[in-house]
Amino acid sequence: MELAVDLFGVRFQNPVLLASGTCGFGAEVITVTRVAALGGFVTKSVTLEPRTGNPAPRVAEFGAGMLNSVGLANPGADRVRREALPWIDANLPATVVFVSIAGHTTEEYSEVVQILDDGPGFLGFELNLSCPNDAQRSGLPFALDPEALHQVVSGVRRRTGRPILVKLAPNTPDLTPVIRAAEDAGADALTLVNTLPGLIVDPEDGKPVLGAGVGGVSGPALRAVGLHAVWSAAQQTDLPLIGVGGIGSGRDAAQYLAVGASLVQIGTASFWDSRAAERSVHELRTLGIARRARSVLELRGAAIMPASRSEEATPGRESVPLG
Ligand code: RRO
Repeated sequence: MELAVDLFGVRFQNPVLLASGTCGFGAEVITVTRVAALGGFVTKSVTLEPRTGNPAPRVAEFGAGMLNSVGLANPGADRVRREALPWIDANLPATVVFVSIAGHTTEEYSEVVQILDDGPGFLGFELNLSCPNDAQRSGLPFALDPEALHQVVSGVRRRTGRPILVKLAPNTPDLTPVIRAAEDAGADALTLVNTLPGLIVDPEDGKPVLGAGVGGVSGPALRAVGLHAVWSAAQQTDLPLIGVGGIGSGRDAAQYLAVGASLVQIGTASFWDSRAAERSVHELRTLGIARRARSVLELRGAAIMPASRSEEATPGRESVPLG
């Protein structure tokens, strides 16, 4: 089965990428993950100034996933331009890379893009408008404020001709205003979703487990939320969608394709199994072959076409094992 996906003028050898924040700038994971076997990766979010991040502990596991508050730790735009991008260019020349950008202000996004735009080794930008752990924005990410999102995306649009992915937050009852704003401001695709705000408390002392207190929930707990967000976005935009949240297998990835994603990203699962993304590629191929698909593109969209779906529905089959 053909796994390649053509998007943004390039060919992704398969639709499985590593998600931002889980693979550094590539160099951090190449000894444990065969990055070149994947569709690509998204770097850790880059800000204008270097950031040391939040106090430890920054991650904690719980029964259904993980909570993190890394606090945007990164080396800053100048160093990424000087060191990380040339490294990617030299060591992963065939890998499709997106650089994630974050900032406290609209201007910061544009300045970071301006610094990085002429750099080597990457295709485009993923604007992280949805970090739940930026204390300076008091828990209100740009992605929950359509006007602020519009300003950031249109500012970046004026400074780059590269593809712009806009990464949205899951904690909104209605994605419509932010999707409209992203489209109107010139986004090329949407990435859904970032982590969901959460809190874990130590019952022994009643204190939050993470050094920063609250954090972002990822892992299996996020999968149904992410699937719902992509499914909902697919009803209202023709922009390509990139699904992320709780993917740890080919079967999880297939669910995101079914709700309309063109590409998927794997994050937290890589912490538990550094080969999770590569394994998911193989599992997706096996699943596609079993479904007699010639291309992974044929796995896309079945869950957003209720009419054709109901024609094929098996009478009496009320629940489908998706595990
Ligand atoms: O660095 C973080 O704490 C972080 C970021 Br930037 C993000 O976008 N999502 C997340 O869960 N953590």
